[in-house]
Amino acid sequence: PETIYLADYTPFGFIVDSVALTFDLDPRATRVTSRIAFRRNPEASDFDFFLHGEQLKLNSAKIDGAAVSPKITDKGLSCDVPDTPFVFEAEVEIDPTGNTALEGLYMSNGMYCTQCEAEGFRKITYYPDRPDVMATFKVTINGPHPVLLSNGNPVSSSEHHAKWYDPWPKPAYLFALVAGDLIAHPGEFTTQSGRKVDLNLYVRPGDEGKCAFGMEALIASMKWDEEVYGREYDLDLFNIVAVDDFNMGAMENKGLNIFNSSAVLASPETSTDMNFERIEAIIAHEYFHNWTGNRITCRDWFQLCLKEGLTVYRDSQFTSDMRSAAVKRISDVIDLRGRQFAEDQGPLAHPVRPESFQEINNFYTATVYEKGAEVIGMLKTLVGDDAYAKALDLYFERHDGDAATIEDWLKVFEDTTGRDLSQFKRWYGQAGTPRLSVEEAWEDGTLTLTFTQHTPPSVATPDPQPQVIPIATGLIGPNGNELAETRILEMTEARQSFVFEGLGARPVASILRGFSAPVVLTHELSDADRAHLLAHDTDTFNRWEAGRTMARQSLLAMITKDAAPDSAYLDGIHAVVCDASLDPAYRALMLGLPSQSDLASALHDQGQVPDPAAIYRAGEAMRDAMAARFADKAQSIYDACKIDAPYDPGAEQAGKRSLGNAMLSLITRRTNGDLAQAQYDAADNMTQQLSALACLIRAGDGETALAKFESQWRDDRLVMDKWFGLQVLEAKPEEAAAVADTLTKHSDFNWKNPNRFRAVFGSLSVHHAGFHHASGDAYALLANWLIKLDAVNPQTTARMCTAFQTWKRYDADRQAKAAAALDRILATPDLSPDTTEMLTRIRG
Ligand code: DPP
Ligand code: ZN
Repeated sequence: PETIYLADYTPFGFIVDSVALTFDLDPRATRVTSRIAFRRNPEASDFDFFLHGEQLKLNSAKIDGAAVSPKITDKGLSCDVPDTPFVFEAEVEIDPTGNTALEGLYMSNGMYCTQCEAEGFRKITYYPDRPDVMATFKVTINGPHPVLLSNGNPVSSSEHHAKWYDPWPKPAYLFALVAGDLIAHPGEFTTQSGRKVDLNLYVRPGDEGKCAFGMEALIASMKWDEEVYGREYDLDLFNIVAVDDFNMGAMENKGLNIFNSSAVLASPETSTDMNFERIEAIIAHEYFHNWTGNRITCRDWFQLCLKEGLTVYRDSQFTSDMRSAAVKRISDVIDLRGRQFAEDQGPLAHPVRPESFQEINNFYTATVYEKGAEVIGMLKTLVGDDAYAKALDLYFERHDGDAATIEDWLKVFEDTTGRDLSQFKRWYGQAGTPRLSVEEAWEDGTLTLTFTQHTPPSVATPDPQPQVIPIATGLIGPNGNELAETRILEMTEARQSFVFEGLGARPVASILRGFSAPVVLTHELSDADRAHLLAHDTDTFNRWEAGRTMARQSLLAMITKDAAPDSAYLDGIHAVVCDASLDPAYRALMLGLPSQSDLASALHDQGQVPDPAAIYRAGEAMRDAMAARFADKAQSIYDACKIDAPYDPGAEQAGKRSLGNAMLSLITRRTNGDLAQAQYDAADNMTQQLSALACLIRAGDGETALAKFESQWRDDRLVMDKWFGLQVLEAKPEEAAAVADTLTKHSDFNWKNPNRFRAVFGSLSVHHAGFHHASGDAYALLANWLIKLDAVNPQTTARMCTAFQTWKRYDADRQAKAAAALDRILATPDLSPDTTEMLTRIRG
């Protein structure tokens, strides 16, 4: 495969003035007729006419009405064209049914739908399929379906026929088409300037009852973006369509968002509280793309973080406003450490803005998205809220209609604040997670904090330079009082000191408040000082973090020194969790432990070889110790979490359920499955049902409940995904691969459906002790299935290869087994470029 470099960017030789497309739908032979007006781009120097096109059958091509015979390769079409403006026309034929890769135009349960980001449009017709080519699209759809949708506003429609026009110039990756027998759940929104917008959520018959929440979330997002960013919607219509077969979560096509049904359909009976929260966030995310992504798009795919980092940042602000900011921040950091830090520590490490790639689909990563959002959070911390708001206004004003770059983005901040952001820009260009350590010196009322930063070198960044790190720092006095306002220490050097003067007694420093930078912090504190932060820190993140650090240190000591669980930690979280004045959701988070994979990373960082079995055992022992420590209060907290009101997915009820279910888990561990069974039998919502089921499986009592669950939910694909996933997640390590293998033989294991495949194998790959079990069975099983899936769906296969990204951390025996699995996949004839690139990088 060919490697593409950021440094090689050149503009396309032509400007597209307009695009008209006609689709004559047919499941096996859809005809796509295009009429595209081109003229030379005054900013270009190369006028070779090349249009991307893959898996297309060209019936005819014309330039200004005269037939031409272009040169065709498997990548596209080239042809001689006039110097003056011209119209290129083509008729191609495509096979939506044969399109199992789910890129371009494909079928899902009899409905037609599209996915064009990043490079799917070239499977629909010949086109300059690159984000810096923006044009208005007119689309005509002919097909025997009640619903025929495309981007923009409807122009006309009659039976079996619809015309659409999108007045906003857009890149081809935002094109969308949907046709099928769908039902609309309607809604309405009036923008702040009085534009009435019709809203629809289109679903398959039978799913009508799962639309109300998504519609509310959409309306809330539209309102929020007006209030917080001053961004108004710009068409008469906004449609969302739910699709069962989809590689990603959702897609922000202009005016016609297409969603994985798991990311939009919700009902109390079938969706957990976490599902509701995720759906609300994804609806917001895709809607927010209308400005950050669509109105202002990316010049090239290296700039992906321009739209994704910013839009993730915006959706996290939205969730913080809709729910609890403290809980959202902690959840985001847990996710960042679990996915992005792991990526950064292994062979897939890459900068937020990569400099080269083979297959762009492989760069829709936690680094681009989540670290990309963290970088924006740091920028906001450094310049302040007011300057951030001004810079964003300038960004929208200056770049509306543009395909922009990270340089453009940083420039609006420089122009707003007068700051020089050249060092800050390293956050976009360097891979790796900085390690930050701090030493304290105390003398005569003066506390000096000396920080050292160091980023481990990686293949992507062999020689990392010091970055700008905003370190939010507070001081907690001996009585637990806050001594000063939180200060943002701006670290720019490799080693740098900051002084706090005029203090009375020695305070405890609360460092990296709110997780003000995506770094790994080492702050040596006495056990008493750490416990002091857990008891008193006014920063909700750092208070939680104190507990998390104590848990990590205790678990590491249990793993490496056979130590007993730290009683100071257990006492500390006991006090917080029993404090009824705190938010139940926050108390529930306090009960979480660092993931097994996080512990493996920590051990690897210390130069040790992590033993997955030992890590697993330590986690179990710690949970037992927690169950014992909470024996006095677990039942009363559980009872206090009972809700006497109709189900509501909002933060308040969800927090109570989350704390109650954490207690249920501890109670079940110490006693038996009776309480879980009672909750299972009484449950009227999926959160309560699924949590009880998980407890029953862990207690060894899951069989009856699993069978009951299956017969209750057999016809609901999204719920059955949970049934598949949970059995793998809750399996004993030595059984995880066998459980997954058995599930693949189930008649409902439709492996070509990405959600179902991920339910089994996504769960297996996050089951740390199961996936990395010494037998190597999970490696081999996943390899078998990746080989099979690659032939039908390269994008999902390549994504799932990340399960192997940490393989070099483990012992020689495991490494040999993982390498054998990787080599077996790599040796598969006709392996896709997507999977080849991922595995080559992972194999190293
Ligand atoms: N649909 C994906 C997202 O919204 C890619 N743009 O992040
Ligand atoms: Zn996005």
